[in-house]
Amino acid sequence: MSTPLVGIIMGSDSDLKIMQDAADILSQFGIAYELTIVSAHRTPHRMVQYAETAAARGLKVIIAGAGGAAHLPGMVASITPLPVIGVPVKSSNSIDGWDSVLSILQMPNGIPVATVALNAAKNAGILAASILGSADATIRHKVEDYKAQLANAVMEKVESVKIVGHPNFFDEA
Ligand code: RP5
Repeated sequence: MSTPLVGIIMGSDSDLKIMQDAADILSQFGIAYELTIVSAHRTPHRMVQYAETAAARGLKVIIAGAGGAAHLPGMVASITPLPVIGVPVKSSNSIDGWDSVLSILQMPNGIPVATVALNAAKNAGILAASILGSADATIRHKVEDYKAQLANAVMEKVESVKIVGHPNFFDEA
């Protein structure tokens, strides 16, 4: 197994069912990652150690997911020079998800976290691949292929609506 380029961390094992989507898309892109539990509130020293050593261990991007009072992504971003992508998780202690979203999104000037949508760990994985792809042509081409597949899927839907028919269908042909 090659050296992990992406670190996927989360506040609890209860986040894993969401965060697994980031792992899956990175596997699809053939990008090596590591995954573990790091809790900002329950294991603060572990969080500091993880963030302090991440770059030296070869990681290029960190994906951090947490729910409720979701301080993990922001605190990790305050320590590491690596880009941090935050995944707000709608967890058992989350009121409606807004608490997680705002805790990760509303960072102070100077310490950015690239925040994806609620539970959008897959997008976090794609964004991590895009960041890596900016300096790696092989990964960049995989992201390009992925986007081309998305576009093809939309065009298939256009065709199926066209075949089913709609009185106001825009037919560009
Ligand atoms: C957060 O509290 C975790 O990231 C998780 O989303 C939430 C609930 O944790 P558990 O009580 O399930 O361990 O820190």
